[in-house]
Amino acid sequence: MKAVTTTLVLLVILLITSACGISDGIAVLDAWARPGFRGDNSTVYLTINNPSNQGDGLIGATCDVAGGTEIHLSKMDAAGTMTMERQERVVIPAKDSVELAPGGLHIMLVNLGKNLSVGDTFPVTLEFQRAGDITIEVEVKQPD
Ligand SMILES: [Cu+2]
Repeated sequence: MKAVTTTLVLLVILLITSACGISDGIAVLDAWARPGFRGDNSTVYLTINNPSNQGDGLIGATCDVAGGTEIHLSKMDAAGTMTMERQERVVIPAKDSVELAPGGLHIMLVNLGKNLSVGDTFPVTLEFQRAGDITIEVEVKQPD
């Protein structure tokens, strides 16, 4: 009888939490950065997963290993040259994921305050319109 009661209580808790969407948060996966020297720039790549049924937007990033942290989109211009365009907002659609990857979206670390070597890790805080601030640990890796 006790087991039945416990199961019922757990079921109710499960129903309440899933209805509130507590488990529906933004998840940031596979964050890595290119190695770089103090005074140079580096880039951070990652995947943002949005399992909720409401869209969100990435509107900024901060970290203390660089003088500036900007969201960029790499693009080929008409002359065939790669250029980077600063992004005010990256849309993260509901029930979808967005990849920041080489050749496309990335977080630019401008004017590194220290060397970033393979194996180093450092925190980056991402600012989302709905989810608020999410701080992740980024690992420095050699690109494939
Ligand atoms: Cu850039």
